[in-house]
Amino acid sequence: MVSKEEAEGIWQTLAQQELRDTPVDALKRDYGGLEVDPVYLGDDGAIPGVEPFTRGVRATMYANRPWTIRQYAGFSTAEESNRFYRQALERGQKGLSVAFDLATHRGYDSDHPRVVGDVGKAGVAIDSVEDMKILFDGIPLDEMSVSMTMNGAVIPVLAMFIVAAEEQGVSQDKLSGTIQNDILKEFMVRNTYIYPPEPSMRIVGDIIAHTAQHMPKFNSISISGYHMHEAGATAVQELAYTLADGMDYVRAAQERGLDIDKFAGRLSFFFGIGMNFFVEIAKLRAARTLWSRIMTDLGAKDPRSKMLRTHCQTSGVSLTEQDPYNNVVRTAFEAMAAVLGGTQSLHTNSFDEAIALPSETSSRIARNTQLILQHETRVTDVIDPLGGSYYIEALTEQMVAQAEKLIAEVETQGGMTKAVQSGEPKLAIEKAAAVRQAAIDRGEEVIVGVNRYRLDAQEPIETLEIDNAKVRAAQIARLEQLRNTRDEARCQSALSALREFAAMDEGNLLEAAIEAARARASLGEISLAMEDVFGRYNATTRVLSGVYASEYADDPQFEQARERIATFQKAHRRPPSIFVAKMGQDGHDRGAKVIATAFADIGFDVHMGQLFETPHEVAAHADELKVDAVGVSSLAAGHKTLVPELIAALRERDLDEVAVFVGGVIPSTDYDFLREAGVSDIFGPGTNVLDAAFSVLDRIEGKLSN
Ligand code: 2CP
Repeated sequence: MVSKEEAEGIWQTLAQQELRDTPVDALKRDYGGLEVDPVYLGDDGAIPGVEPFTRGVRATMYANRPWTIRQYAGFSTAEESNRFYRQALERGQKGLSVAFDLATHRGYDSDHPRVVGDVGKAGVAIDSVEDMKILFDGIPLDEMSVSMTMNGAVIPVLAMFIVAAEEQGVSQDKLSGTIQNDILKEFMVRNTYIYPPEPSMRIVGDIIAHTAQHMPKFNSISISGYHMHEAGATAVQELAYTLADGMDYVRAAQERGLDIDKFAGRLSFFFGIGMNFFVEIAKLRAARTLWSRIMTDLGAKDPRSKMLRTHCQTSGVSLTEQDPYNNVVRTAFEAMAAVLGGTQSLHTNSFDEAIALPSETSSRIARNTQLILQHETRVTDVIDPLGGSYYIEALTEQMVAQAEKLIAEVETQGGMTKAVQSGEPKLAIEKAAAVRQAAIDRGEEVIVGVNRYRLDAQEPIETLEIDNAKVRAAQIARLEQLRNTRDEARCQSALSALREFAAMDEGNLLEAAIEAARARASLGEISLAMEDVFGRYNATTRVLSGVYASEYADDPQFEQARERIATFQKAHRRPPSIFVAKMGQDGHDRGAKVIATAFADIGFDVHMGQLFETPHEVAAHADELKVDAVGVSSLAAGHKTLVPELIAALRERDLDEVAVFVGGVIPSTDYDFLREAGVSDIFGPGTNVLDAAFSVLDRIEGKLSN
């Protein structure tokens, strides 16, 4: 271990390299007579910018360059999103982060019958390179770093981005940014996969190979724990599974002959930051420490290959529908934790995200939260200010040790690709989610404004609404124009070449797709060319049992619910039954799983549908299974289109007696609309699961006694 004096010398040298012509002393601060150094070093030999990077990946960190304020956004059409991006950049945002709609994620053009409720919701609809060009109109792609959250349809989206830049006069070697391209976590929690795991891993490898060779400034992947966090993973699970995913990607790239030091410097990460302030800080420090060790073991020599550079996002599930302005405070604390943990880039959530898509006002407050942190709080002046804190260091060490153990378990299963197929990590996360939900419902974990200090009445807040039908019509018109004006023979031959690459298991799929994008093939066509060979993946849905019941042992309210079910059973010679449905391309299934698990433990006969069903398919299941109720879980704003369609489909089958419930992110201003459409009750975020169960029972009994 180096002495404190040696550490000082090493840090000075590194800091000077990063600062170039600026003297290191220029980083010193004077707070009205209080002298503040840019870094404080201890006797432990830990130096910012030096392996294993526990104290940060840069010697100078934010003292030289603050983290990137990178707000994730995308609204309905490319035109709307472009307007929003330009305004955000004028008002202090530093990098772009594109949110695509769910139809795009799942590789469907906007005119596909399965995506009627999804087009333009929860992100921008991109059908072709023409849309992509509008999205970045007036934004110089050689200067602006662009992150794109895309995993399923990653090949057409990246191809279209490259071609849009090319037609803007920017060659691919000048592009900087990040593509999420992290398919393993999709199979585990996020669910926007298209193809089965094996060809999906080939796609990841093709992108890493292409970017390593042609796009030196572009991060080929964003290995993401965020969605595990949101699905209810513990901090150690999020940390361990994310790094284990990373190991599999590195090995996949190595297996195709790539030199680790040629691509590893452009692997990046993404973590969620929740309310357990110090744990979240320690999580980022532990992640860097572990990744550096892992990469050394995998053969990396270049220190840049061993740096865990990460984006962070404040936690969506920590936001509440009740008393929503509290979310501004929550997000500010979470952002502070991300920064004290040493993130490279940050998204702060808007306070209304548990209710609706963010409005212009809430987006501004979210962005300003970061601007205030950067400009007013002085947290950027000192590098890793919590380094050396007894508590933080102890927590960091503990998390390193526990995550190492969990990673070793995954490794004994043959790595994450295999573990994902066994479904075990997913179930472990779902179990953690159910345990946490029970702790909240029982009031053991306090959520201000939800299970304590609740308001008697809440004023509605202004929310954003997307006219989904209008967006879809505009997209369809543009698609028609594309198909009528392109050179059809060139387009079809590019698609055939892509299909052949897929079938032959050789050639780079991204390179073939770039040619197809140039020839104006649509996103759906490029996806379908690969689907013709790879097939579309259908996950089997499994529901846990017993977790909720064990957390609720001896709870009087839980017992009361069980007794009511027993009485129902006596009267009807069967338990009440419910079909839990996910419709459209919305793959967020944490809420649906928690409800299914809890209701089954209470005694309901629970049937869990597959993901991505249409309203007609759900009605057919309800008919076949003869259920009393259908519970729809919706988190991606498709409820106003999909729920009325479901009720109409039930009526067509003379199933008026089936009660329909909706849960998830539903603006209160939509409650009346849904009730008028025939919905029996609506459960927003923060609903106590037992309260929901009583309401469902009341309605079912009411319907049966009519
Ligand atoms: C940074 N630089 C410095 C210093 N700090 N140079 C000198 N001194 C310093 N102190 C340099 C870096 O080396 C880099 O240059 C450049 O400045 C930019 O810094 P960076 O740290 O690389 O920041 P970045 O460009 O913002 O990149 C950050 C990440 C990247 C994390 C590496 O992958 C990223 O932006 N990820 C964002 C992912 C994202 O937005 N995801 C959205 C998720 P060089 O490049 O030349 O080295 S959406 C979530 C939703 C919920 C979803 O997924 O569903």
